[in-house]
Amino acid sequence: MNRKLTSTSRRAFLRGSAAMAAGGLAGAAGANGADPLITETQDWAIYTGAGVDETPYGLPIRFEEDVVRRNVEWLTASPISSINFTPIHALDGTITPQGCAFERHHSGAIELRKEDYRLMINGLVATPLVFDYTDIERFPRENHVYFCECAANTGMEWAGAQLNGVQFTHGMIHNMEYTGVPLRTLLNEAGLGAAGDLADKWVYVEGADASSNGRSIPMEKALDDVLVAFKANGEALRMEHGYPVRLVVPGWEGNMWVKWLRRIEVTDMAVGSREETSKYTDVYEDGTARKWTWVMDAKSVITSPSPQSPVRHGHGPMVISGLAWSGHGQITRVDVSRDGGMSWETARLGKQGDSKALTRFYLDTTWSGEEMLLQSRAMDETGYVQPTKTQLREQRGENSVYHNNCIQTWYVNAEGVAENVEVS
Ligand SMILES: Nc1nc2c(c(=O)[nH]1)N[C@H]1C(S)=C(S)[C@@H](COP(=O)(O)O)O[C@H]1N2
Ligand SMILES: [Mo]
Repeated sequence: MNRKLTSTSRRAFLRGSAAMAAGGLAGAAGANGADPLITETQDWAIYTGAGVDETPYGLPIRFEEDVVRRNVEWLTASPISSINFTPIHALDGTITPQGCAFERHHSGAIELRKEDYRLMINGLVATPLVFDYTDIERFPRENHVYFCECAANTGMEWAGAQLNGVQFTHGMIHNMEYTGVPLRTLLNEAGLGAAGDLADKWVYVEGADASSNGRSIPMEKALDDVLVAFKANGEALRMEHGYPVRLVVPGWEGNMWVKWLRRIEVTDMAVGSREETSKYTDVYEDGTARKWTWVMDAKSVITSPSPQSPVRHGHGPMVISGLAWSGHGQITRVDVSRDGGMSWETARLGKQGDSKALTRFYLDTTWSGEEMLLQSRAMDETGYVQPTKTQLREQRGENSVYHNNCIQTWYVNAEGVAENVEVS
């Protein structure tokens, strides 16, 4: 720090620490006013630091080494067909750094060089085409921030409160700024005239990995906002997120965001692949299936305080923070309850939400050690309100795995320790 505290700001600073001590907030300085971090010269002010040649590509400082993706051991039989979770309890703002953004693979993450990359468009098109990586970079491109949520996110919580951490209950989500070419541009290049009436047409998209993860997408969506993306948060996609090219299907379930995108076929019907029939489908109480549950409905969760992010300070000012999102568009409002949904206060949005992207919310409040049942409730631009767990179970029964967007509850005790619970 090369800035001197002026006498007024020094007085303000001291007043601040005295006030904190009175409020029970003071740390080491509070007891005797002799905090060695203030009164003594520290090593980092005497010796020089790391040179600019030491870290050509930077990683987070080692003190942040617990802010990492984690998996749940018992959830899947093998890490090859598995999932890990974004540490959303430790992040703020809305953008997910690629290095800790959750991964979901059906047959592992593959290493595919740009030189070996090919994308084929075939089926009901005038001219079937094959693009290489450099071809894709020559079309006009766009930048958009979108969330990608696996439909299985929160799926383990249907039967009851289960996993004690927001990373595990809600961490199958990431939110990045994508750079890519609209899928519509590439489809028009191949010529959709030959397809006839587009209203009942589909595209079948698949990846280059062994699973191929094929999915059918209705033409209306394909021509709307789907991107063929090659950058995320400004840099190349990471291997685990589909390097060098993935599909971005805004607001729709993560399974449709095909990674290592290799083929797009224009068809006159949905293929009915494994991923859209036996998987990513929910069954009602009477045994009938919900068909085509593509859109991720509005959802929110408090990330702090939460089980992995307990209250670490004393009584007085407290910030409650979380994330909200909707596959139908913008988040317009988020309410927070501290008494398990009996009363609600409207939270402040970090910034007006982007459409189909994460929105950060804050409730700037005070806490005097009372027990809390924390909940958040999101509303989107369609007027939809995030349901309670009871409401969702009434609609959907007890057989569901996917699309659990219900209100989450954290119990916070007098010490600030938080726990995953259910209220009815
Ligand atoms: N080619 C391919 N694409 C895929 C998958 C896959 O296994 N192979 N998994 C899908 C699933 S189920 C999800 S939720 C998202 C996850 O994207 P991520 O790994 O970038 O988080 O990718 C989807 N795209
Ligand atoms: Mo998924």
